[in-house]
Amino acid sequence: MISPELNREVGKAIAGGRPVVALESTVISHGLPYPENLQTALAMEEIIRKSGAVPATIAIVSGCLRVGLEARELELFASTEGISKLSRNSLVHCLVTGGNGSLTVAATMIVAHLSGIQVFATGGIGGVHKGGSETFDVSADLHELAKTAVSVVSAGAKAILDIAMTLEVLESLGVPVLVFGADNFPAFWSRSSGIPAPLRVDSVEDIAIMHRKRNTLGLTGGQLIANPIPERDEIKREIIEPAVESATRDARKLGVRSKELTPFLLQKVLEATEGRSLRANVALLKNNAKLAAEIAVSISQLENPKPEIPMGRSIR
Ligand code: PSU
Ligand code: MN
Repeated sequence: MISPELNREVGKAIAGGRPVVALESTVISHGLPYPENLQTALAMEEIIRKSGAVPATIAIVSGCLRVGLEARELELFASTEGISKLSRNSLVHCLVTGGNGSLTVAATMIVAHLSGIQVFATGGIGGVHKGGSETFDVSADLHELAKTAVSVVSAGAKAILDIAMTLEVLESLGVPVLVFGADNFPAFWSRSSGIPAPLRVDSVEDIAIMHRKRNTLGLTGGQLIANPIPERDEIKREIIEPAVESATRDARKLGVRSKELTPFLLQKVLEATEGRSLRANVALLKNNAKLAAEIAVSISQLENPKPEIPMGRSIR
């Protein structure tokens, strides 16, 4: 049995039933450039603490499964090239052979659940790539959402993916897709993908209640909460789409595929939008950290209701 190593702060919070939010390490090692990746990772942790929860960034450090990285470990993941990107299929290989590995959404969900963490904040989830009906490039993230009871907050899915097909697969797998406060499913850098929200929720408490109710009904799997990027930070679809199309063409020409494809497309879009997509990416990650912390706080309040003070008696 592989047991995760929880840092002191995370271990104490979980033991005390206090809210914890899991954070992904692949977004640090593969999703954003240095030093913005480190600054954003630290900023997300800060936001989660300010909102009353404890952050836990999850990764494999020298063959150990670590829940709650220290600042110098975040620095290592942010500044080192060539860290392996691990999903459900490759997690255990890295634990056995050693070395450092960053965890995708799927792998982070597995370890969060194993550690007793119910809420996870990320940027964008993996999905069905364009042409996925032929290449079968469907992220393991979607299947994990169907299996593992963690509520995942994302800004939807990137326009580098086939968003309509991604939503079809999530529906087939029985994953609730809850769009927070909007009528359309968000497309990461843009507030709307143009596709209607499968389900809409307007309150944090409702998300927390739904999370718990699914567990009590014995429904396996988690929920995907799609949180649109704040208006002031969004990049309109008309601007992003040409960049995505050109990145997709480049990937086909160069034969980039499999797990290299997502990081490749992200980097190309970043170059094409001259850093604007980076600013948007950072903003939505912080926005998701805040919502995830609020959900975690709400779940923990439902689990540990404040004892009612009996009427007519004073407490000393
Ligand atoms: N989407 C992003 N940024 C990311 C990723 C996805 O906008 O960094 C990362 C996440 O770790 C996600 C993974 O879980 O890529 C999906 O990769 P794949 O498509 O190979 O499953
Ligand atoms: Mn893939």
